Amino acid sequence: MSEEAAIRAEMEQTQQQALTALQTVQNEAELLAWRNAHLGRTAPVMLFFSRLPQFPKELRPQIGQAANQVKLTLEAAYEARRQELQASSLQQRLSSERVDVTLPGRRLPLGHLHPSTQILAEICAIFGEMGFQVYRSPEVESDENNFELLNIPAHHPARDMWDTFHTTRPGVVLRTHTSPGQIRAMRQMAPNPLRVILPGMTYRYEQTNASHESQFNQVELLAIGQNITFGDLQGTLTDFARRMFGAEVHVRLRPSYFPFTEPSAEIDIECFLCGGKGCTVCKGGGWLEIGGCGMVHPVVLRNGGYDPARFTGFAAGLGPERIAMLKYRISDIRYFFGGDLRFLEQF
Ligand code: FA5
Repeated sequence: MSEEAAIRAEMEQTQQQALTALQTVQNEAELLAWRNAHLGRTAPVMLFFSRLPQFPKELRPQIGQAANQVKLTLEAAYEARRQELQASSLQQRLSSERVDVTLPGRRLPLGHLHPSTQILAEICAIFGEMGFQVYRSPEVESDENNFELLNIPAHHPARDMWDTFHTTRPGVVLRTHTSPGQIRAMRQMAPNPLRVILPGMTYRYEQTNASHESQFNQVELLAIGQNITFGDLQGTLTDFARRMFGAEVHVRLRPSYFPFTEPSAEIDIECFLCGGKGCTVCKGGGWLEIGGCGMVHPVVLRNGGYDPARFTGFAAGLGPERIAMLKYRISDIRYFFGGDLRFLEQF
């Protein structure tokens, strides 16, 4: 046998052995081992290339080509087997896995309303049932509406009660309470009777602490008509407190001072946690403050377009965050606008 025939026979045998071994490969690990053994750097087919210099010069091209052909054949066989294995493992997975159409769907994360928005909606719903309409008024207000027309002229000492954020425009402030909305509502409705609530954000330039924020909501209450009395105010607030906190709760109006109401009072509710006996929430006093109120001052009635000789009215300003704090036992008002999801997601 010539030298060339002998080497070709050897190649043929190498190829045959590799292909036979490939038929026994059953998984990815075996396939990898086969590739290392038959196509790796020290595989028999690769050794033909390193032996080339040993052959006579004129034979080298043919032997080189033949070795290359064996290598290509093995590579193609390897690729074919790899695809076969992949297809069969996919087949196995498909036949072993079943879609359980009875499984419950995955829950999509849903946003929800901010606790302040929720309590505002609750307060509005209660007063809505009593016949109060929602009236919106702006958060950026004139000094005139926020103070002057509410009987608080410039340099009046009562201005100290509301630390104010002033804007760069003279005479324009961020409203310190919802009471300026009283003037807007009255001027729109006078001389007709009115019963409105004004919910919304208010701003005060003050040091924050557990019960004071520099931005917080208020809900203003305003009723104007003929023969409206302090008793109507007390009845309305008592009814509200019972609907909000429970049928047993008592309301106390404690004398106070606001320039835009006369007489004026702070609204306290009996602590619904201890029934008025005194606990940590009411700090032992048995009562919790939720807002201010009073009979609309004749000067304010006149500024709103009503004749104080014919009309009377009551007004109140409630603090929804404070109400939510009592209702849900929230210890610090700063949680509301702190943006901490661990707090917000509880509501
Ligand atoms: C007023 O703002 C009056 N405009 C209320 C009023 C309206 C009186 C109509 C008479 C007639 P006062 O400053 O007390 O009053 O605020 C009312 C309520 O807002 C407080 O009882 C409290 O619940 C809430 N509040 C006041 N300041 C803050 C604050 N810094 N942070 C959170 N809530 C506050």
